[in-house]
Amino acid sequence: MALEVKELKTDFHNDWCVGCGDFGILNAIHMALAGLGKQRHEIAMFSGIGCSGKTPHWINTYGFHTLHGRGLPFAIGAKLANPELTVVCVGGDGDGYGIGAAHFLNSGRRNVDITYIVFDNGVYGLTKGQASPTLHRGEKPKSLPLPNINDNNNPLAVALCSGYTFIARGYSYDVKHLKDLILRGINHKGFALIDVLQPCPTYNNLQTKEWFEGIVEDEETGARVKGNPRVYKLEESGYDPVVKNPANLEEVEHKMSQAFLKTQEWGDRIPIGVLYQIDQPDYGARIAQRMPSYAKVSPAKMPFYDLATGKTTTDITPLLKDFQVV
Ligand SMILES: Cc1ncc(C[n+]2csc(CCOP(=O)(O)OP(=O)(O)O)c2C)c(N)n1
Ligand code: SF4
Ligand SMILES: [Mg+2]
Repeated sequence: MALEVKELKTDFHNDWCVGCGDFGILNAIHMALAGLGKQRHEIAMFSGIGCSGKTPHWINTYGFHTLHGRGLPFAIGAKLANPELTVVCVGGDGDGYGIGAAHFLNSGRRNVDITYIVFDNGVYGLTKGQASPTLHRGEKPKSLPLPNINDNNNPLAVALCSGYTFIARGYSYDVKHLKDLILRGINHKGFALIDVLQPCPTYNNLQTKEWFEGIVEDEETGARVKGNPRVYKLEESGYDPVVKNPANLEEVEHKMSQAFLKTQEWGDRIPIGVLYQIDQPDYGARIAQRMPSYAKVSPAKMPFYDLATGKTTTDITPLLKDFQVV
């Protein structure tokens, strides 16, 4: 039986600020996991450090709150040990694109079958609003004494150039759209990156809900009215991100080029949705091809002692044979 959203919630105290975009992402994850049709023990959440890093505490599955920037290596290790697990890693823009940048970059080369959701708010929320790698040069959110001296990086463009096979952007206040993106990412056989625009109302007064959605105050009445939203959905503009034939290099080049152009859009128009998707052998399949014993039984499923005698049954001879170079 599929899980219900309420079964995926926990009772632990939530200390995110009122109005934080993180709540929308948490709701979307709850809804997506319920939509998977799996049980709790079949799902594992991993995170780094930050406001975003607390997320696994409020999801009633296996959960691992790891080290700053290190959610990905933990998540990848778990997936390789137990390929049947649904593995989702979450973290902040500082966590993933700053201190964890080497893991972010190199994960594209491996195409491990996990989903990585980045809470992108332009600041280090937990440590009081320092500029994160996605804050643009010259911007001065209220938490900074002076405008940001650094340029921003562009995680979606980095992902595209690093071999990522599913690249998407969501918006935390469009929960249903984000839920669908997360489900698509989890069902993609390979590494799925979902960068989520996530307003931090406490420290970032620039990239706010009002800014993303074009909400303005009517000069006469003072009422909040919708102007021109910046965020728009790619799928509604007829954009097709999916490479139909990965062997067709012309098609791959075309789909990558159009995705790259989308990664450059920012300011008045900000695309959300899937930018790029391609089928490529995932890392589990590559290992199984090289190590036939891994294909038969994954490390998590290996019996390592006899219940009756308590004696070890571990025999690593087949594994060593796989490694033998002849
Ligand atoms: C090794 C290490 N360096 C620095 C810190 C301090 N620190 C904790 S969270 C954080 C930044 C978090 O920012 P981000 O990843 O954007 O997450 P957010 O809080 O915005 O969700 C920093 C620098 C730490 N915990 N560990
Ligand atoms: S500091 Fe920002 S990101 Fe952190 S909980 Fe508060 S509003 Fe959310
Ligand atoms: Mg952040």
